[in-house]
This record gives sequence, structure tokens and C-alpha cells, in this order.
Amino acid sequence: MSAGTVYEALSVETLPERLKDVPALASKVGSDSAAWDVKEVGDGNLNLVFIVTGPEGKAIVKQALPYVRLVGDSWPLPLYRAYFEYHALTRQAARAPGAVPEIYHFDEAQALIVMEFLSPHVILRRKLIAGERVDGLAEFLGTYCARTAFRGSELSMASPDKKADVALFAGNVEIPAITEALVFTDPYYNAEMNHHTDELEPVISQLRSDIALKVKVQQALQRFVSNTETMVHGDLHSGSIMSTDTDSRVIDPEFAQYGPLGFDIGMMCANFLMAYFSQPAHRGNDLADYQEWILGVIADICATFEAEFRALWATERTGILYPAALFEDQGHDSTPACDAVLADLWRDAWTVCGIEMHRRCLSLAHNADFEEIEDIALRARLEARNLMMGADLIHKADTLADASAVCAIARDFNGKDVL
Ligand code: SR1
Ligand code: MG
Repeated sequence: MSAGTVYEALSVETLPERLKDVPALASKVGSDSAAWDVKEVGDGNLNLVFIVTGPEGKAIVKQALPYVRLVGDSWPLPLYRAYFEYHALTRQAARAPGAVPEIYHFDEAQALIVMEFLSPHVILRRKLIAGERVDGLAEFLGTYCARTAFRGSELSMASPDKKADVALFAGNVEIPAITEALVFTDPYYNAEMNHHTDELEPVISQLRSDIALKVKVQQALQRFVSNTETMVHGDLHSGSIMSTDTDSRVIDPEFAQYGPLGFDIGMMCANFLMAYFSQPAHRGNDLADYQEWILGVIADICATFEAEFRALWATERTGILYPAALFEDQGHDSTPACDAVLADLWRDAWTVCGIEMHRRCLSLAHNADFEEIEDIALRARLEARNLMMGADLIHKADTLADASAVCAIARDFNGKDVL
């Protein structure tokens, strides 16, 4: 059953009547649609998100809007992004079992997905702002990133399957274009939709006059648009992770595309670093301990990622890349090859990490970690540390030994008055 062949945005009022004949929804919440309670809870930049509560349970209905919600209908955006989100979720579920919400129903015409209601999960960014710890977070995220990266690449996949997938996701044009502009380009010049805390002007002018930095960022963009190593989530920030105190899931992969192996883990680490730098505005007690907990999460994510990637290299290297025929079957150790792949991956990851730290303070779509700081002078000081560390990471990306070195740089900037 579908909710019609012509797209129409749902509302709290129309949803029960329009979706009452979708068996996958009725079987989760109960078939008496008159008894459904519907709330719209979308707080992201793009979509409608409804919680449907019925006598037998709850489900999420996520529907794409034909424009950028954050900006309005002056910025149209194709509905087909729901199609790519659906296909990304099915691939993530296969490559990292248990890591993403279960999908109950997809309606392409209505650009909507009915999926599992995660409870009592909340958006991880809210927990980080509130100073809450999540057990197992680093192990979950490191494993998720390694599995999706490795199993979505030709280290593992059969080449015809991987190339078909690259072709499928190549149809997603406007969504990657957002990342190409907002993440990789707009922070580094006075782009129209940019905004920033006024006090940051001296830091921004330093960043924008750093030609070597702009070259490195554009090299990263070149790799992002042309290097189809694996299927990336594409928007893996702390608003794309939901957690309880002991369990986490990754949500919202509508920015999925084939891209560099290190893209997701780099973007994610940036969001933990921004949580780290923003903490002095969010708490007094427990500040030092909580900041150290965040750095520990970053270090453990990266260590888990490396261990899982190397384990998959040893046990699931079934693709055309670095075949056993050239290494193990010849009695040759393939560890140096894995080391080389990981060195490139971390170079990309730390570069993307620095860029993400810039874009969330300088272009459109900032993050709540800094944006909710009401004391503007304090916010500027904390954002300035974050911006300068981002530049440092971009410059040093190919020389950083490991995540511990990144954490040491973070501690250094956290103690500096950059402004
Ligand atoms: C116009 S969309 C702005 C941002 O929201 C999404 O969540 C992505 O992070 C994108 O860059
Ligand atoms: Mg999103």
C-alpha cells in the first residue's frame, strides 16, 4: 500500500489517514489509526520526522521535504535523497549489523521511510552538551566505521557489485554538492550563506589568508569528489548518532555516497573535538574529567577502528585490492600494504576532521555545542581554539602518529588563549 503516487508533505493531522493502509506501520503501532498520536520532532536541517504512537507501539516516519528546511523553499532539494538514504541504510545494516535502525517500509513517491523508534535513545550531541557518558560508545563507533569502510570497498566487495553501487549512488548529485560547498569551500571565503561570531574576525582572516591550508583543503575536496573507495555515511556528526547510557546507533545517512575510506571517522572525531572545546561553557564541576572522557572516546574510537580494520584485512580481504595471491600465497607479509592503506586513510581523516571543525563555526549549519553558548565572548574564545586546532590538523594530517597525538594537540589548544 502506498500513500499516493503524487508527493505531498505529511502533517500531524494528515498522517494517520494517509498511512493507515501501510501494513508495516500498522503492524508496529496498531491498526486503529484513529488511536494514533502523531508528533513532529524533526530538529535537523532538512526533513520532517514524526513519532507515531499507537496502542501497540511506536514508529518513526521520516519524510524528505522538497527544499532545505533550515533555509526554506528558496533552496529546493530533490526528494530522491530518501531513496539514497533507504539504500544506504540497507547497506549499513548488512555491513555493520545492529548499528542502524530497522527499516519497516519505504515509499519512493512520498520520499518517506518508516523505521524503528529508538528508545530511550537521544541524540548524542544533547548528551555531550549535558555532560553525560555513554558506555561502549567508542567501541561501537570504531567498529561501525571500520566495518562500513572495509566492507563497502573493493578490499572486500566483488568489483561488479561495488561498481554497480558506485553507479547507483552517483545519481545523488545535489546532496554531495551541499558538502562540497558548505564543508570544503564556503568556510575559506566570504560565501553568501556564511555566518560567524563577530569576535572571530582576526582568526578567520588568518585562516583565509593561509594559501597552503586552502591547497590542502582543496586536495581533500578533490579526493572527496573523485575517490570512490567506499560508501560513506557522509554526515557522521554527533547529531547522526543516538545513544542511551549503554547503547548507540547511527542514523540519517541521506548524505551517503562513495568516497574516501577516512571521511566518516574524520568528520566524527571533529564533532567530539568540538564537544571537547565547548565544555567550559556547559559545566563547572567535572569539567576536566569530562573533557578527558571525550578525548578518551576519540582515542578509543581510533584504536578500535584500527584493530577492526586490521582484523577484516586478515579475514575478509576478498576483493581485487591487495589480493592474497600477491602476498600471503607468495609467503609475503601483507602488513606493510595494510599500513600504507591506513596511512592514507588517516591522512584523509585528520584533514576532514580539521575542515569539519572549521565549517561548523564558519559556514551555514553550525552545531549546538557552540551555538547555544549565550556568553558571546566566551563562545568566541572557545570557537577560536577549535578553529586554530582545525588548521593545525590540516597542516599536520600526514605526520600525525595516531589519535593520541591528536588528543595532545587538543589539550594544548584547550589551554591556549588564541583570541
Ligand atoms: C543545508 S544542509 C546543512 C547541513 O545539514 C546536514 O545535516 C549536513 O550536515 C549539512 O551540511
Ligand atoms: Mg542529518
